[in-house]
Amino acid sequence: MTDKISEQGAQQLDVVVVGAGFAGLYLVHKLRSLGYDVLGLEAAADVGGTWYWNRYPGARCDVESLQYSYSFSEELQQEWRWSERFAPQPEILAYLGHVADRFDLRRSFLFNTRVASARYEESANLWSIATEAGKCFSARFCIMATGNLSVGRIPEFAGLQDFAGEIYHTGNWPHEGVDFTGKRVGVVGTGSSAVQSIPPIAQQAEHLYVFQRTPHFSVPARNGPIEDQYDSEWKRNYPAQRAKARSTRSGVLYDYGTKSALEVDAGEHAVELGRRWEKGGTNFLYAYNDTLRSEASNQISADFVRERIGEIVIDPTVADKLMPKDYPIGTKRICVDTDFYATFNRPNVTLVDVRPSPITGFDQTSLKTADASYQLDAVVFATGFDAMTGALLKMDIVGRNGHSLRDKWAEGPKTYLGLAIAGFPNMFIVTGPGSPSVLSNVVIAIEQHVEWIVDCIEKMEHEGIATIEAEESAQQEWVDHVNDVACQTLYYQANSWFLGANVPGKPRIFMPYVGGFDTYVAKCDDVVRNGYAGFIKTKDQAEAIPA
Ligand code: N01
Repeated sequence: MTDKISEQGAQQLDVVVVGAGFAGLYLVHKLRSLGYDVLGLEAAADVGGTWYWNRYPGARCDVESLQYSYSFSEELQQEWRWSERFAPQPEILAYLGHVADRFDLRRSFLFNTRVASARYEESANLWSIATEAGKCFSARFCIMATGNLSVGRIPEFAGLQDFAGEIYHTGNWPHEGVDFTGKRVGVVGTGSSAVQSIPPIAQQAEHLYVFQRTPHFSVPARNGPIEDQYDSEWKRNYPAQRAKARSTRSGVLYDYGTKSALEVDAGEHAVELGRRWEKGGTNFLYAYNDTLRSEASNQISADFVRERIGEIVIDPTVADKLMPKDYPIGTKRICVDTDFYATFNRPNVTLVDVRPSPITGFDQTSLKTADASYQLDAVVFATGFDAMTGALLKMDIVGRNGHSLRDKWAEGPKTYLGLAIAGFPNMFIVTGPGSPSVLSNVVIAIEQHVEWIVDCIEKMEHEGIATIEAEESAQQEWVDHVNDVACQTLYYQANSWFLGANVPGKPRIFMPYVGGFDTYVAKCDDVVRNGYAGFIKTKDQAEAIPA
């Protein structure tokens, strides 16, 4: 790392990368091996990103580990042995630790370092990055690898500060773990984090109350050990399998159905959906090619899951409450579970439907709803994240002409390809809003972004380009396209975090790109082939750029 210091006393670098998760690690590795002076800044004490913070019981990935892993190094993918089909959080964190060791990445990061601001200094064509502790860095390029689900949120409940019990958020779990033995525990929420954590918490707690506002659809993981034969089959064909995955619409090798559910009869639905339910995982959602576009088709898969809930959950009233009825399956992120529904058959678990009787707040001992009070020793907020924009807007990011990102995105995020923002030269974001990101295999999406960004920086170096910046018009066209493709689906029918609906006051914009990972990659490649179409490039930063 450099010891160059700017006139203002800031350490000078070629590139500052914010974040040490999957994206930050790969960026630092790639840029450093090309000879760039790169520094990573990370708020946590070590690498891992989302897998550093989300240590709640039951946390694991829901894309198969053999696919939810880096493909950029054949040696790495050959040497790492995943133990389970869906690896648990400690194993994914160990994997990222291994990557950091293997490529000696930690020496290029500053940990326990939270970025407060990033400001584009127009006259010098440099980004000035300041940390909360007051350290300053300056760099030609600033890359935000800050993740889409990294700013957890606890709703503002009256009296929470008076609650004397333990308070946790799944996204910021204590490193030493939590022992719920003998405790009355409340879990608020029933999204992916809740669905994974509820079964193990129920096994420990004296009593578990689950406060559900909206039931989520969940399919069984059918998790288990990875047999040697399966592992070696994958590893024998790894490069070909990865290439195949990259050419799919989600970046995952699912078994993509090619027909509409409406083209086949009920008998076939039962066989096909049953087969997928038994196989486990989100492959269930890909049985038909129009599940997320046709209400009638969607209802067939949704009914199938509702029927399974009815079979698993013994008490019909509880089963009925657990059945999602007011939005199409898949339009809120589908959950993948191990024994989630069966957990409600335990005598120490109570489902509290807070839709008719919302949570009104807390007092010293209890969580209170409009019509009851629940004495708790601990409460777990599985209440999600300020998704996709939260981490970026938490920082004070200021671009050209002193315009802040907060102002620019006041009505919702606008990006070009989810990679760049008009008015923010030489700044890139990884898997930002407007890219497939959370709707795809995010590790593969990250690799594609990192490679695109690094390739762009390399070309700028070779061609003597001083700045690159998204054109306002190209950005608007992309934003409109992202919105148009989302409008052709059923996604708008659910109050999901994809739309920002979980954060009061957040603009309702469908943030991820649903047009397909394969289509998206082709678009990114086209942009490059056409000389970075939609970007303004300047050889000299003094060249006029529209304000
Ligand atoms: O958060 P969520 P999450 N009163 O936003 C409820 C990824 N992930 O952390 O639906 C009562 O999905 C809220 O209710 P409602 C994955 O992409 C992946 O679970 O808004 N309840 C909901 O039930 C996932 O989608 C894995 O009505 C309130 C819950 O809290 C994303 O992260 C594992 C409330 C929030 O669910 C986020 O998942 C974990 C209130 N005031 C996470 N406010 C894998 O498997 C909110 N809720 C890889």
